[in-house]
Amino acid sequence: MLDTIPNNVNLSENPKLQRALQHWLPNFLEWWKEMGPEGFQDERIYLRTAIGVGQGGWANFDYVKMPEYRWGIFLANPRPATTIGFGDHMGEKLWDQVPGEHRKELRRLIVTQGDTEPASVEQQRLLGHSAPSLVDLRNLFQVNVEEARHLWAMVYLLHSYFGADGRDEAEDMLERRSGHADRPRILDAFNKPIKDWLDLYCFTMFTDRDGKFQLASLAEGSFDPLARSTRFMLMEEAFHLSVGDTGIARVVRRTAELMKEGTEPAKVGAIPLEIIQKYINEWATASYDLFGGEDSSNAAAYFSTGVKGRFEESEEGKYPDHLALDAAYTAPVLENGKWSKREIPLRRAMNACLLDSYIEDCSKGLKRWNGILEEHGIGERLRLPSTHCNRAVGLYADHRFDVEGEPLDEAAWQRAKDKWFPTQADYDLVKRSMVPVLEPGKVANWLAPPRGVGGKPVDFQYVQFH
Ligand code: BYC
Ligand code: FE
Ligand code: FE
Repeated sequence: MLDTIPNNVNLSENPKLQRALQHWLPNFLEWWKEMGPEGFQDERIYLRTAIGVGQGGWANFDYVKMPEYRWGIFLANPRPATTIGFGDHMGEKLWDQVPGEHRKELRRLIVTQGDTEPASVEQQRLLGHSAPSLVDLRNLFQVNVEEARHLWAMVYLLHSYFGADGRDEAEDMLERRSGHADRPRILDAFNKPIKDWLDLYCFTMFTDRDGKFQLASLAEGSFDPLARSTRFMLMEEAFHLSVGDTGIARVVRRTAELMKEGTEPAKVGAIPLEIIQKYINEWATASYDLFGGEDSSNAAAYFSTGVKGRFEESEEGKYPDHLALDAAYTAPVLENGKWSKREIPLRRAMNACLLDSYIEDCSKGLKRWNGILEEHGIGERLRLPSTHCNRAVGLYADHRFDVEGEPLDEAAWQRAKDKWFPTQADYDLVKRSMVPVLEPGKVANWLAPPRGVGGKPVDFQYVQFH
């Protein structure tokens, strides 16, 4: 089984890694069968498989049954720089082994990263039954197999660089379960249910986008095998983000079309703009928490050590100062009911810096969706909720804020929150739209058609049912 694993890490000449994988692989496959997409394990899906790191030729499209997917292990090509680009070890050679004194931090980062990947597969496992088109069904499975490959990428690192504890951590990744009362996934957003396809589009837009920024910050780091693994993962991540971004755009387009012709979207099984906004609020704010606290000693330690940089830290001219020792980050904080400014030493504010980069990226999506509303002559606009609102982590977690970021008391929040966040009635309404449409070229009534993928037309038979 091991000799069919696509890789560029010399697996065939690495008996230690082979032994570790020989043990882990059957457990992984068990997990996939139990927790992977329900009901579609025997179908042949037109999927992309990563096969190398070459420019333009890194992936291959073909029909494959998901349990037979060839999950691979890849490191992106070496970076131009051979030295660490920021923090206390700036200018020293990149690490190709784990220094003993940084082992704990690195292990924790890799485990946290790895844990999110199978978690997302678990969260999405029932969605195949209500796919709005065959392209969407195929895209869901593409995302699922690639998230599973991202788990492989982290397990490879644990097996290769962390000895016995690494092997234990790799097993634990298959033991935790999204939303489980006793052994949940590590980060909160990965324990939330993804109940319907609007959830999925919001998740891939906002939560996968946290993935993009976390992976990109690790891709700047001093531990070269981790940096090169995450760099390769980012190539797959781009597709996941496009599923979310274009998915929401399609929902907005359909809703806008109906509004333009004077039809109430809910009357014909489509989704009112207010509900789209509520879903955006829900998943955006849950994803803000994934950045951790704005003022974080962990973040400072990661930056000092050189394991996690800022977004595009190595981009020429983007950050004049890679030491971040004397600078500060100013954050507004609410103290005794009044706004004041807190100066956070920059290294401690790296989570806030990364969140800022993320917000900038999300805003581009909002702009595109609002362009669709404008195109249809609709006056309403979709908005990104404030980073203060609905937080469970960080500087704003102890107080209530509205979606614009203004403080309000508990009673006012309780009165207003159903205006901003989905209610059971909203979920029920969306659920009524979730009828499967599996005929090639057809699409459900609540969103605009998708585009073809993998060089195939939109009415291609992306899934062959047995
Ligand atoms: N939920 O110092 P703080 C992806 C804990 S997504 C629960 O403020 P730190 C994907 C924290 O552990 C990308 N607990 O934060 C997307 C700490 O605990 P201790 C995933 C949380 O540590 C879609 C305490 O609170 N990758 O790939 O600087 C589909 C104080 O934390 C949360 C990564 O996240 C939370 N949200 O930052 C598939 C990269 N936030 O020390 C895949 C690796 C914080 O008090 N992880 N806590 O026991 C990291 O870089 C950091 O761990 C975090 C947190 C950014 C997550
Ligand atoms: Fe991933
Ligand atoms: Fe992803």
